[in-house]
Amino acid sequence: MLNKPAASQRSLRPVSADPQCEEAILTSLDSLITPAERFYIRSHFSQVPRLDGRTWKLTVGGEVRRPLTLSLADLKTMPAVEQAATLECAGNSRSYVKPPVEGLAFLHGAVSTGWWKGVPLAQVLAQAGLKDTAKEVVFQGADHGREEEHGEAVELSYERSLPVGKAMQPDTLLAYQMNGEDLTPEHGYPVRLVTPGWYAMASVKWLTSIRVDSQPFDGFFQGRRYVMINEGPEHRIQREPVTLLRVKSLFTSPRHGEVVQLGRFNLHGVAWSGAGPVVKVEVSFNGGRHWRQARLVGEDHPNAWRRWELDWRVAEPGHFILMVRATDAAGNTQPKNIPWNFRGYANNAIHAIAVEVPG
Ligand SMILES: Nc1nc2c(c(=O)[nH]1)N[C@H]1C(S)=C(S)[C@@H](COP(=O)(O)O)O[C@H]1N2
Ligand SMILES: [Mo]
Repeated sequence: MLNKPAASQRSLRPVSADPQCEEAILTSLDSLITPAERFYIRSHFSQVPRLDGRTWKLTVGGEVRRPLTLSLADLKTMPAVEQAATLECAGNSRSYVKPPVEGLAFLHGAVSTGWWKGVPLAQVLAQAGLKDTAKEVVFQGADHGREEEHGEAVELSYERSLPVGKAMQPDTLLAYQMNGEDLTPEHGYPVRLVTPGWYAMASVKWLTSIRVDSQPFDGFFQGRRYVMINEGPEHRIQREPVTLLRVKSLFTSPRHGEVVQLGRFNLHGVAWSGAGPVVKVEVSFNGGRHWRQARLVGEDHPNAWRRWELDWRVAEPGHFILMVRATDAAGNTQPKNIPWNFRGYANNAIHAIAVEVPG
């Protein structure tokens, strides 16, 4: 008989084989930093670029006074920053959007937190010298392939932009390490952008070029993807770019469907927001009629999720629906359902799980 690993040892759930996309199992997200083997993967094209760190070059051009070509060794001689930052895919929790939407069917596991080391992008842009005309910074990855645009196949590479203001924030990094090691090929070796506080489509992997532009950028992954296509008043379509992470929380224990014994149970999970620190996490045991405040625990890092816990005195048998919701310092809280948008982006609806307590 084949010696298959037990279900509990499998650390990622396959979502798509080609391109390679795998999501985290919620019970394995129970720490500030997510180990690489449990960190979700979202790539758009078939081939994961296999770049050689010894020959890799990053070019910086466009609206700059001194165009640059940097090697990995050049970057590593510059002053580095280390920080925890949570990445969440804009398509996370898409499977729960109603009515159903197009796109990879992620459950809740397209989110993870890394410990990133790299050079602030602002330092590199300062070295290149931004011209007064600089507005947008466009990042290109080494990966490319086909996408369908207006019904026709087009050949594209992965490109995204940031407004100069976001690009110049000191925590926007050209990262070359995750969790104390070189980036793995799947996560963008040798260098990726880490754009804290934004959905992770903005954290471009396998970076090869940075181009400063005087115009807003309108590439495929900027203008056709990662825009909220909403139905506005009087059926007018409204488009707005996906940017800041919406406030969100998840249970990491118990898992949905778990059988919990009478006695005490330590409920726990994670909560984050791109609009400010999480200030409150609450749990409901009765479908949202009453809420009990959980404790925020563990380390508090400005760009990472916060862990939370709550002791549950399990006093009676039954079938329970547990819900968790977070509130951030800007006063945002999680809705019961999000307004539908065409690709089901940014679903931060309250996480609900079913738990059985046998008699
Ligand atoms: N070059 C490149 N960068 C990319 C992508 C990609 O397909 N190609 N996917 C983006 C998306 S949509 C997400 S959610 C994150 C995923 O990062 P991870 O695979 O390290 O978790 O990378 C982003 N950066
Ligand atoms: Mo994503």
